[in-house]
Amino acid sequence: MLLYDLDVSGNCYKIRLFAALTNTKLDLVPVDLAADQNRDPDFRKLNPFGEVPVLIDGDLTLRDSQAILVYLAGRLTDRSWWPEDALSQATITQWLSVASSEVRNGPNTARLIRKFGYPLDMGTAMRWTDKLLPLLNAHVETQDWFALNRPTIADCALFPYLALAPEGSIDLAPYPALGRWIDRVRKLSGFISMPGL
Ligand SMILES: N[C@@H](CCC(=O)N[C@@H](CS)C(=O)NCC(=O)O)C(=O)O
Repeated sequence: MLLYDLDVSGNCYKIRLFAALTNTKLDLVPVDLAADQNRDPDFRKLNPFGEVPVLIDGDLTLRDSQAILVYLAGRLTDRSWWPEDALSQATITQWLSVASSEVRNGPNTARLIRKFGYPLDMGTAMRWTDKLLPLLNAHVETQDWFALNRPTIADCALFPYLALAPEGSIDLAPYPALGRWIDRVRKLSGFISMPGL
């Protein structure tokens, strides 16, 4: 399988992390966003949204980090990361949605502004962040993992931009349970890091 990838992208790192944790073999194809390679017509055929990550598996072309996590985890013999029953899937999907919405609008956007100079609104990003982080902290105060009391793709989807939050000038010190969850993810067998972590 091929992953169209960018090393500093937290969305791409979600996939690289999951692959490392589950011994899933991926060949990386770097896409240079700074050089506008994502605007290339050939890349737009793979993903009309012009975004990484994109996964290629034979005839399949799949965009969106959450969708790719679901696909990769669903192919494994070990279904602990994405079980087959509807209730487990729904429980995990609640957190995949948080990753693609609240985390995207909050800590991810703050990092885009502070680290990469995107012309986005820091006040709005911080309002999302200030609402989100207390909720996440409270959730992992009473359980080690976001869903099903074990590591799942929910943790892989949430981890990158929460762990990278300091790159967006977000202080995680007021959220000690979240900090302990970040440490737990870092200790998972096979864990890999990324630039900025
Ligand atoms: N919903 C998508 C978002 C992907 C996304 O935003 N990718 C960024 C890199 S992290 C990108 O390719 N941006 C292209 C651009 O800024 O032009 C996902 O979860 O994969």
